[in-house]
Amino acid sequence: MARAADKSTGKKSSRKERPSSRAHKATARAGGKKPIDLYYWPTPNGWKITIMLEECGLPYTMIPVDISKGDQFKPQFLAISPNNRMPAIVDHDGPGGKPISIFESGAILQYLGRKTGKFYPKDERSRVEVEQWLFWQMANLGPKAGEANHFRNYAPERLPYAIERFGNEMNRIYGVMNRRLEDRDFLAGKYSIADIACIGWASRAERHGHDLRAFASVRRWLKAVLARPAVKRGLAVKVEAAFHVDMKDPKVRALLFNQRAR
Ligand SMILES: N[C@@H](CCC(=O)N[C@@H](CS)C(=O)NCC(=O)O)C(=O)O
Repeated sequence: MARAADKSTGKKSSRKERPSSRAHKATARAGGKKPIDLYYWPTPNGWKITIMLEECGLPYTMIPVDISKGDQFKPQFLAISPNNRMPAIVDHDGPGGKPISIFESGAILQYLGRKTGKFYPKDERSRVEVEQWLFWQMANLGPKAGEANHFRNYAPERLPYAIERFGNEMNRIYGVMNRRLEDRDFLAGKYSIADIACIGWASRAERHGHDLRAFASVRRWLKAVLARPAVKRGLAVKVEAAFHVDMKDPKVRALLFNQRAR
């Protein structure tokens, strides 16, 4: 469902189809309206939104935000996402038919869920169930996995205390998730934006060094969500430049790590 806007060349490109036909189809699917702009880099936070857009069948234009080159600090992007983080979206057909921009992946998932009526129930009890687990992901699984990954893979010196602290915290978090999934298929009962928020991180757990062997219910859940065609498509939205980022490059590290107010 995505077409990709290559900002450096201004040309449109895509993974599978010829660009022009793909762009036309995306606009046609949007009923002549402009597809949603997705500001994206292929990471667990970015995948939340490609998965949701694919699940909802919403046409979108993928605009790469090369966070290794500093695109997240460009004024045009900060106007949409003042926290200098992707993902962000612009829905040209927002409330009242006017454009709206949204940053923070949890807020984007809620917006798209409300817009489409999918994966975000309206009934208050069911909605609260979803929101608890969505916010749990936003405050626990995502940030702590990020820190665990940082100290394990990117810190300039090996800091056993930090590695152990965040390693333990990830073990605790997957334990909580496992208990929740012991007697239900998905985090809030039915498949929802709460599950969508967790997929990218959980799919990378072993690669990030977190042992899921003790968490059979998490593994069963992961197998089920990864089998969904829309999840496969969402996780497959690639940006060629991301394959060439060298996290040892001092320029990349200076941009991404130890940021201070600008
Ligand atoms: N809470 C944010 C976190 C987003 C986030 O951390 N994005 C990272 C990539 S995964 C980013 O854009 N980093 C750019 C930077 O660190 O300057 C969300 O869920 O949207």
